[in-house]
Amino acid sequence: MGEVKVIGSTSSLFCTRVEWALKLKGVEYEYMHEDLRNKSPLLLKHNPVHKKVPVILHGDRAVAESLVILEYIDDTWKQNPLLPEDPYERSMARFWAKFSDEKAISQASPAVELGKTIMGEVKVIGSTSSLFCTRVEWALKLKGVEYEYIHEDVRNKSPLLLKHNPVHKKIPVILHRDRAVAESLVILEYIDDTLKQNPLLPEDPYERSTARFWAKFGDEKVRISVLNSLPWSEGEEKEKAIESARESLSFLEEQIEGKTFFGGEKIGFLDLAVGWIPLWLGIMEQIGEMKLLDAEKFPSLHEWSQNFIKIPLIKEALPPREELVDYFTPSVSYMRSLASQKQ
Ligand SMILES: N[C@@H](CCC(=O)N[C@@H](CS)C(=O)NCC(=O)O)C(=O)O
Repeated sequence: MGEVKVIGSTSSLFCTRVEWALKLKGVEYEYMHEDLRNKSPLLLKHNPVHKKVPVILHGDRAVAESLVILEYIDDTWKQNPLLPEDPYERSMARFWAKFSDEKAISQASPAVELGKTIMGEVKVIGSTSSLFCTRVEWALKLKGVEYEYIHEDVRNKSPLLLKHNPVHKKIPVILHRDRAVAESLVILEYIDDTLKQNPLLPEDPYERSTARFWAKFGDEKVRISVLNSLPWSEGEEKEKAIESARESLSFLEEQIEGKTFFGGEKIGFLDLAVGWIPLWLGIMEQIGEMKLLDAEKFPSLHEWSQNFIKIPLIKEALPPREELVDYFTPSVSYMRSLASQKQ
């Protein structure tokens, strides 16, 4: 009957249940990632009524509404039945599935409500070129939270930023229910505590502390050691800085060895914290004329880096490479001119 395509978003629980059904039936499908902030003509064409994901395309037909899709899948592929045979039991399964969507989800905790917030309830004060802001966007997307982005020019800070982050005067800041939270790693934890679905931190206290430890290490050691190698174009200072950056990367290599993500099978807190490596580190390598994340020296970190950046939800929040090059180039030239004056 033709191939199966799923128009969906990995952060949507409604899409995930469709994926589960297809996998249980052993049906292969192509996943077409939808950016819900900027809906595609394909989605609007195939679900003009609700304009929502998931939609499955089977041959030349489209089916929308996840529970309807599950029944379609069950009717079409008979192996591993999802609904029982007995009509009463079938009706009970349908009754409770509907109940769970209409009552349990929508009337659940404020945490779930956060995931469904309309634009405007969660605001991010940020700048697309900031790696600290991007990690916050990733966390919100993973949780399925819609948010309004308030672009900040850090070279000319707004009264809004200064009001909500008077201590550091830095981005990102998130505004949620008239309250402000600053410092990106603190924001990730706030998001994780507020919205329980798709947890970022593991449950186990020791594993949580380990993720926090390495996230802090990533910001304070890895990132700083990379920045320290930028002011020098060559010479002993540069060699020393590169060596120190490689040493800190080797700790991360040990953390990712044998795993798909730092969080295990799923993206977790530490993946978001060091998620700047695939793009930002590459740009610093380019502008700084150096190679740090060598595939031979750091095979696991290198592989993670390549895979992480290809995940649609991660990719869609990344700034264009050129924007970052333009942003960092003048700062590096400036650092270099200061360093050469000192020499
Ligand atoms: N530790 C902070 C660092 C944030 C940060 O450095 N933000 C930069 C943008 S990438 C900023 O706001 N810079 C403005 C400034 O330093 O005045 C966090 O994790 O949020």
